[in-house]
Amino acid sequence: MNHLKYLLLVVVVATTNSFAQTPAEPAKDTAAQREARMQWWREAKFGMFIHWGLYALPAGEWQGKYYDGIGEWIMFKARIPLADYEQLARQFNPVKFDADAWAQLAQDAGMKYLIITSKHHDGFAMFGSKVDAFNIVDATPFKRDPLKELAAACAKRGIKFGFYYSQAQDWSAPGGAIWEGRHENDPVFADPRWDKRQHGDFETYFSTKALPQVRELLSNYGPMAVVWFDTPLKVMSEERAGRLEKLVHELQPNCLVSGRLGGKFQSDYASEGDNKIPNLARAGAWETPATLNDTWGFKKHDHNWKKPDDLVFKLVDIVSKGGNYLLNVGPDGEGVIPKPSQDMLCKVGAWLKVNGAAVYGADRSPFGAEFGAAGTPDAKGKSTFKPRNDWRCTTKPPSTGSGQAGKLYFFLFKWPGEKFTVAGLKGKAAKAYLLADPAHKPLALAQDGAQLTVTLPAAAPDPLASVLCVELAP
Ligand code: H79
Repeated sequence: MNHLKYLLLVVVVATTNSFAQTPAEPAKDTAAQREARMQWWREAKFGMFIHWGLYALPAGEWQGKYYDGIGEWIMFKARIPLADYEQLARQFNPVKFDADAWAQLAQDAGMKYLIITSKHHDGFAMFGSKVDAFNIVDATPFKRDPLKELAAACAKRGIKFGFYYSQAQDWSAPGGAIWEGRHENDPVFADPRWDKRQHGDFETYFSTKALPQVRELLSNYGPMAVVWFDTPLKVMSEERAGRLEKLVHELQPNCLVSGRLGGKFQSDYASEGDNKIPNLARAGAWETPATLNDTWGFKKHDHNWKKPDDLVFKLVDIVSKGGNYLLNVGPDGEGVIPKPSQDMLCKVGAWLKVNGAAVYGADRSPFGAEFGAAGTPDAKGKSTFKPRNDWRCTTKPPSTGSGQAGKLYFFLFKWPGEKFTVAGLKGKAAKAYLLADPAHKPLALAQDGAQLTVTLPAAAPDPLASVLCVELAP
């Protein structure tokens, strides 16, 4: 039966893709294998994203002009010729780079995995690559391989390590894809290229640069936890996505593939849009990649930092909806993670030290009304959503065999005064306490059917968010 299914898929791929060379076969791993390799990820909830590349040098500014928006796109936005962009490599010497300091920051922030750009759309490899000389070891005075150093620093701390790889776009390899605009009236649509050296054939780029570099990354850096692909433009056909996914899992069966591969290969988990958080809880494994300010790659003029209370809210909001939060830092051209980023992440980490039991390994909310409700349609008649941000909830199942019942964790962002009331409770509340109270002193409870009221102290014990744990009777 299974063979038949594979056969059918191969036939479909072969007939719909005229340029198919070797028909893509679906990964042969079973649902149980997939679930097993996902386990650490489901518990981790919070990861560090790092966008670091040559774009950290111009830091948003090119030839006296400051470019709005995301800084790692500066080569595209300023239409920088390859020869000029290559000059940046000659200047790239981030002597303050300290892999241990970065990994330690991730740990202090309570982040369980770390994913760094190995090659962004600009095509520059931040690792030593034999495949293409436009890389940090061969083309810069720095000559070190930061991915090697980071892999070791993460391994030392038990932080899972993975890399971002832009598989379709490459603005410096002949034939690499380039963003073509959102619609046909977009000026870049007709010809997105700005340098003769970008002309070429995508299949050649894909098979002589993208695939071999991904092979290098999965062969030379120890166990990889995740490969994070991005911007699957039209050229990332199902057939090509299949070749990439197959390569990853052949080399490292336990490595996760994130959701932006291309075609139908959503693989191990889904990726939300950049900085997008769904309105309601969602089943299945998904992740929101997000920024601390308004850029991924370092920009010297972007000081629009989120506040620690907002970060804690977003982390909890995402986890209570069933997702993971992949939060970005953009180190500068010297190799330093901006001080405001460091400070904010440490505050989130301090909060997690007290309240992490309600986050790591917790499941999404069994309620739902706390997320908000449909608002009035906007001027164009499009439906809207009016969020509510008073509280969120996560759950932990009963720990089997211990006789202990499951737990509900209520994150109180707006202190409700002396009573917290929740409707729709399934089960019987046995005990309630605040995680901020090391003694876990029981709070008074009153339950009337599905409605529970807990008596709280007059003031919130934690200014960021106080967590109320309600243990259910077995
Ligand atoms: O790596 C980060 C981004 O660079 C990448 N995804 C995250 C994780 C990303 N690639 N593409 N996009 C995000 C969306 C593209 C937005 C665009 Fe534009 C709008 C491209 C062209 C118009 C913004 C404005 C970038 C250039 C101009």
